[in-house]
Amino acid sequence: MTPVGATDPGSSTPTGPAHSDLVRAARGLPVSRTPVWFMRQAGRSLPEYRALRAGTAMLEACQDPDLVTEITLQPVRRHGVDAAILFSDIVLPLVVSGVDIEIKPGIGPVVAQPVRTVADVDALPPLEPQRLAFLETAVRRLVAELGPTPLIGFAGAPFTLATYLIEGGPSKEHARTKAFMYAEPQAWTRLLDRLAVSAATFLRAQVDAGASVVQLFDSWAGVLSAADYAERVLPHSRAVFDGLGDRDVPRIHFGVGTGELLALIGDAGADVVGVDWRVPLDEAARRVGPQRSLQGNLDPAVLLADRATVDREVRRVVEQGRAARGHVFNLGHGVLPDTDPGVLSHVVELVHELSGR
Ligand code: 1CP
Repeated sequence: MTPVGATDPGSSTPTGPAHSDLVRAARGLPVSRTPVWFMRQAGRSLPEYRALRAGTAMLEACQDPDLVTEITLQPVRRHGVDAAILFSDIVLPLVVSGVDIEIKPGIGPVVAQPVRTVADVDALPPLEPQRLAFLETAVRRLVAELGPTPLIGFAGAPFTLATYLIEGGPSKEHARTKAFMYAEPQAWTRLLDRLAVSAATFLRAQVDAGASVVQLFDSWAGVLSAADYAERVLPHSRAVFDGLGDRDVPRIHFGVGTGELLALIGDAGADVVGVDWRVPLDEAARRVGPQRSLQGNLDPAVLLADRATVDREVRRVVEQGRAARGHVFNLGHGVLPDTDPGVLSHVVELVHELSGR
């Protein structure tokens, strides 16, 4: 079987995922061209995804190795992106542990019994690694199919997962979460400790089965002040990365609205700091310093604009990304469902053309 990511077999350069442009950019090594992938590249923007998912609930699909494999490969085949990201969800480790969560279409994760007390925290079941056999099967198959194209494994960071558990679902202000953090500092620490252990277990399973890179999503950390983030959240995110031990995979760490937190997010243990569209990459490079690479940061809404605007913004991001130690081109957040998939393929081509040597 020819791997979907196969490159010129006559080439003398090493071609395994460990030598990919994504891994090299993440480590600040020279690349053949800027690697590009998109958060939420698998999903509702693709008709082939909608067809495969029809009739299967999101969290069921995430536990079916055949569906996970096929959905993960779809955007790699279609767009020629430089990485696959495992089709899963940040709440999956909780679901596998036995927490009653559903992903409601058009809403997101909804928790049947939100965490509101110390007793609720203590009642959370741990994640047993042996329950992740489906995940290991999917990752092994994917790695075989992908050939030289790296697979990104991921998990939700303790803070972002805590927001769903405490709020009971998606939220804008995260007021209950903050109230719990301030009012119940010991229960907060215990909750985030537990979530860190489960995120690390989830990541280790993916890396041990062959994922070449990991991304820790702390999507909602941007609602916190730098002081609260540093004191009450960062140590737990660091614990997730520490839980990877000496596994030699680059670590990407991303959140939305984290302009004021970028240096701290790097300090949590990232090789690559993900940046949303609010801070230009040259400024972000100044904030994170020369020890880390950057990922980002085209505004996903730009992809809904005319082609000239898309091209101008892609050029700007590629240009400003040159200020970073290494640059992984991505959006500032996930692909919007209305995005024309043809535009995504065009962006991949343009980034490669602009950055190729
Ligand atoms: O039925 C559907 O198609 C549901 C939509 C959907 C999809 C495709 C959800 C519900 N999750 C996913 C997959 C998913 N989730 C991936 C797939 C890999 C890829 O990127 O292609 C990833 C990486 C995630 C991670 C995830 N889930 C995050 C972090 C990334 C981010 O967007 O910030 C978060 C916050 C979630 C929670 C979640 N799951 C789904 C939704 C709609 C949400 C967000 C809800 C909210 O606004 O709080």
